Amino acid sequence: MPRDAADDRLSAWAARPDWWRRAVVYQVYPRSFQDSDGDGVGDLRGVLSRLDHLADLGVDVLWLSPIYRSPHADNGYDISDYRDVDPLFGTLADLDDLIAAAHARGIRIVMDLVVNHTSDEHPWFVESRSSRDNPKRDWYWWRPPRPGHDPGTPGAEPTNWESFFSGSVWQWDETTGEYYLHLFDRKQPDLNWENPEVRRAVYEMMRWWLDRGVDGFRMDVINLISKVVDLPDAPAPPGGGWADGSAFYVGGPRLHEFLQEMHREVFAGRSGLITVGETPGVTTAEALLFTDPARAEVDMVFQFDHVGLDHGPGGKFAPRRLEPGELAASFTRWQDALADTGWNSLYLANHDQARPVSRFGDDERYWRESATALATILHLQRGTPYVYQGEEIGMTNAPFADIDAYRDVESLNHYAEALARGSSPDETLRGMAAMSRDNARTPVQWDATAHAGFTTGEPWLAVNPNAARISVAAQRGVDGSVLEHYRAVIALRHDHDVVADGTFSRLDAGDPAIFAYERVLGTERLLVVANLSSEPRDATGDFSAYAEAVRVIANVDLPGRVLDALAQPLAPWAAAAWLSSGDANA
Ligand code: TEU
Repeated sequence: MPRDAADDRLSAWAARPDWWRRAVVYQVYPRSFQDSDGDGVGDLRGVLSRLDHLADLGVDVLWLSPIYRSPHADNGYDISDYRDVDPLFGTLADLDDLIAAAHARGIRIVMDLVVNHTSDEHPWFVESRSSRDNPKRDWYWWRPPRPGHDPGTPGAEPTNWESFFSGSVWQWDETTGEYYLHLFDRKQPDLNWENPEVRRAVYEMMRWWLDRGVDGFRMDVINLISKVVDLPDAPAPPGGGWADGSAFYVGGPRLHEFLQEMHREVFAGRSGLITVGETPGVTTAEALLFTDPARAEVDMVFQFDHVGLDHGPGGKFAPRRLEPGELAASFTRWQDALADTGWNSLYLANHDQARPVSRFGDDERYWRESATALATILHLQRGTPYVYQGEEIGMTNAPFADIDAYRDVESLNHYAEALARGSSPDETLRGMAAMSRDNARTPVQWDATAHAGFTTGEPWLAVNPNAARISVAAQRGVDGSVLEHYRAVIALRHDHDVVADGTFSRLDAGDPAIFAYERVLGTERLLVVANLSSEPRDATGDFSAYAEAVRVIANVDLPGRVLDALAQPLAPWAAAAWLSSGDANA
């Protein structure tokens, strides 16, 4: 009996080293996903209890944000023991159960690798800070006070760089009379990757996790690990204050060397894995180098072009609304740049970014339409799509009323610094309401019961009151719901190789608010058209090549034939795709 063509197709994909081109990744931020023991914080057994939700959605990989031992200064991105699970989230045995249960469903597990820095409570740092001649002193970046300044006083910091989390990147340490470097919070000292002992210890830990059954890593700010070792001052900003030191630590001189060494030491000889580097500030040229399979560095990277578009001149917390077409232009730039040997991670949401339907869509007048339009144009591009927990049901930004509602260190530090600079609480809170990372960290809205079914206790961060309207339970099995649309668009990647393997070409549809592109693989052609605005818009252009194409997805009521559908103005946030295929599995 000849094997079914679909089976052959799937087994061919399973054997491919780049299987992740056909995969969809789901990110779980454990503390906000599902609580199983009533302490108000999500945990691993809670994730285990919701695996069928992920399987039903059709995702292939589960990326777990950090679950390691941590003092939680940055919600776990400050690790104090890389080889143990924090009791807040459970135990190593719980993690082993989760890995087994995920694998039983054909879902791979990716761990969050945070090795640009550790917690200041990690034994490595405790030793390093104990004395200047401790064997681990050089595992971190220590520098004496700037000459001519009293140690520990303003101006004595070794460089003028600003931290991602406000203030200086240097923390004075009285015990040994030196400063240590922390690009993020002062409780997150940067590891010194120049030291081969550090690199060896990281690679050994990574192998330990792979041997335990995990299937890869999301590598936190991995493009910051190589610094310009002289650690020079950056040009002083005209208005004074801290300077942007990123030229001396983003994409540093030995970064590719370190990544290739990591690949040799950790991944060589293993198969079926996936690696994604989080690379803030990465350029398209750099991303091409990171993701070129011939260089054996990482499979893909998270770039920050589109999630920086709305940062106003005053920075992230002074955002602006995007002009029609800006988001599509950014995506097109990256699709074109990585078209041949590169590979894109496709995302709009994660635990650091405000909710996309609120930020890039229209969560008031066109909540469902804009959430599903954004999903359509994202998932059908060339690259590996990432779904962040709650994105699949269109969770929105939260109505934070005052500073007491916030938990995120980045937001709290920003608030303190802004008020110290003379900004008003109201003005500062307005920017935070739009852009705080806490918007993405409110508990997942499973149903309309107390605390949205997330916990039987008091949630660590308030549940969005709109859980009464927006929840998994309210959308599961409901035609046209955001959840069912995500399930359908994910299935398109699995069912049609043109989505995973096809080329990408932007199409001119006249109006910049219309994002139109086509994907081509042999005889398979996919046309995607979306009105990414809250007004009706005309799509112009020659779509006759798709006259006989079959519509495979739409988020609003549209004529089935593309020429009929585009003969009339596209409704606000209307999005659809048509497939013209010579492939039997159409
Ligand atoms: O984020 C790095 C990073 O670039 C973010 O800090 C981003 O710039 C900022 O949040 C946007 O406002 C990674 C993790 O994803 C983040 O959660 C951690 O706080 C950070 O690294 C430090 O580990």
